[in-house]
Order: sequence, then structure tokens, then C-alpha cells
Amino acid sequence: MEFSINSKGNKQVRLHDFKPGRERFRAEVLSGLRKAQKELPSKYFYDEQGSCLFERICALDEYYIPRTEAAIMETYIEEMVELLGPRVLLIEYGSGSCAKVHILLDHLCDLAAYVPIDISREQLLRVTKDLTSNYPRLEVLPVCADYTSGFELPVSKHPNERSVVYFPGSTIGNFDAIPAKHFLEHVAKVCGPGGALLIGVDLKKDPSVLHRAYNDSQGVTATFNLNLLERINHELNGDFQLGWFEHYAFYNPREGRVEMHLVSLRDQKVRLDNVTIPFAKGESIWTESSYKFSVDEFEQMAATAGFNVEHVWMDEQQWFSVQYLVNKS
Ligand code: AVI
Repeated sequence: MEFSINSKGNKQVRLHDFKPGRERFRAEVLSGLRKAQKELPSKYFYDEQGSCLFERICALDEYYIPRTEAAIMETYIEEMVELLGPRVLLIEYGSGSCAKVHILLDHLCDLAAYVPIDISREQLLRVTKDLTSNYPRLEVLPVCADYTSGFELPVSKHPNERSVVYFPGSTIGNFDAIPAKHFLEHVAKVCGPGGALLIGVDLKKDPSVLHRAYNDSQGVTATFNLNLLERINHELNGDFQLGWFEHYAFYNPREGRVEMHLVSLRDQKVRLDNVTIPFAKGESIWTESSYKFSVDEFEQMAATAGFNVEHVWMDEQQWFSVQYLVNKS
């Protein structure tokens, strides 16, 4: 589906809409809640409220990722621009508020077009309006989609030298190993031979830093986690009692990941329309994994998907990396 956004200056921008519907949301929720270890896909955190809560997480001192990544981008932007080269078609996966891409938009002055892809239609519409008025000469081609499944790339009016996918924030860490490989293979296809991926990758570090980042003192991450139940109540006619579940996040060193769960505080039954899901006291719903990598681990994973790591930029503490990968095929 496509529809037009009337932005300031009367420029018409078409939204390419592949947003998954309620049926798929319901099917994925029910299948996750019927597993022995109950789980919910973390991509569903980001409704309107969840996206706002995530913005608040990004502003927290304890959540080091956005500021560390931004500092790396600011320090090395000239080198990045040099590597990306001229007339890039820039495609951002999970563009959210588009806060991170500004540094690239400001420095890549001859971009062919910018394609923000996000599952939150409201936010995508808002940011597209802002971008078209702040960068009047830039062609913006927004796509509303769950980028882990099918969507078509819109065609730009301008020729490009290469497609570069931008995937910041270490969202790659929210995929398990096999889906991560499949995702990288999909990106390799989208950017094509000689195309590239500029990606934020969170690195292994002292678990106490991770514990603070996912258990912030203001409880914003807990509210973000619980909002998933609120969303299910609202959109799927559920009756989760939010006070009967508790946020629980910890670093699992064997698996190299932070796990977020929602733990049931009592024996209880939850209804979703006509379906009843029983919970035992202490049983959890696994809502998110956030993998942390060594530089070598990530290089190996990228290679299995056909990518060559050409450059790795890091902060002084080596907490986070921004990596430039080229599709070798
Ligand atoms: C989006 N993603 C990379 C975040 C992360 O760190 O895994 C989501 C998040 N979950 C809790 N805090 C932030």
C-alpha cells in the first residue's frame, strides 16, 4: 500500500506501507505464550508508547549505547564519509526518531536518496515531515515495515554509486545467532555486490555496566518491558494485570547476552479474547535478548553472510563499535 504525506512546502512524499497487521501480531503472541519457555518477540515493544519509552531509555546515563555510539560517529565521521563514497543510496533499518542518521545526512551532501524503514507508522510519518523540511533537496522514501520480513525497496529518482544500509544502536544484538545470520544475508542482498553495511555493534564488557544499563534506577526499562503487556491488552483484548508481573534483566555470560524477562508474581490465568494462558508463580515470559560481541565474533558472523569487515571504529573504553562491512559477492 502507498499513500502520500503532505509535508511543509507542499512536497508530496509517498509512504510505502508493509506494516504487519493485527492478525500476525496475535498469531506471534499466542505462539510465543504457548511455548514451554514463554516468549514474546521484542520487535513488538515499539508501538507509539514503546517508542517514546525507548527514547527515554536512550536519554538515561546508565544506558551507555546511544551516547557512546554518537561520540564514535562524531569523532570518525570524516573517515566514514570517505569510505562510503559519493552518491550513496542510504537505507536505514529501524530508523525510529531518525536521531542517529542526522550526522550522516549532514556530511553526505550528495546522497541519491534516504530510505528510512520502521515498524512505527506514526513516528515514520512525523520524522519524514521533519526531514523533508530540514533537508529540502533530499529525496526521502519512507517504508513502514517489519524489516525482518518482506518489503520492497522504493525506487529513487536519482542514480547511485552504491547502496549502504545503516543499522545503528546494536539492534543486531536483538537477534539470535541464526536469525542474525539470515538478517545479514538479507541485508547483503538489499545492498547488492559492492554495497555496504554501516552497523553499530555493542561489545562484551564488565557485566555490572550491563546490569545497570538494563535495570536503570528510574525504572524506565521496566516500564518499557511491561508496556508490551499493556499493548497486548489494548490491541489483542488481553487482560494482563501489569502489577502481577515484574521486570527481570540479567547478563548471561555463557550465551554472551542480556536477557529481559517478565516474571509472574503469582499463579494466575491471563485471557486473550477466548484463549486462556496459565502462569505459575515465578514463571517468566522472555521478551528480549541483547547479544554482546567481541570484534572477532562479529567478524566471523559477518563473514558467514558474505560481508567483509573493512573498518572498526571504537570508543576509548572499547564498549561499543561502529563497523563498515562490504558485500564481497
Ligand atoms: C534496540 N535495542 C538495541 C535495545 C538493546 O539494548 O537491546 C533495546 C533495549 N532494551 C532494553 N533497553 C534497550
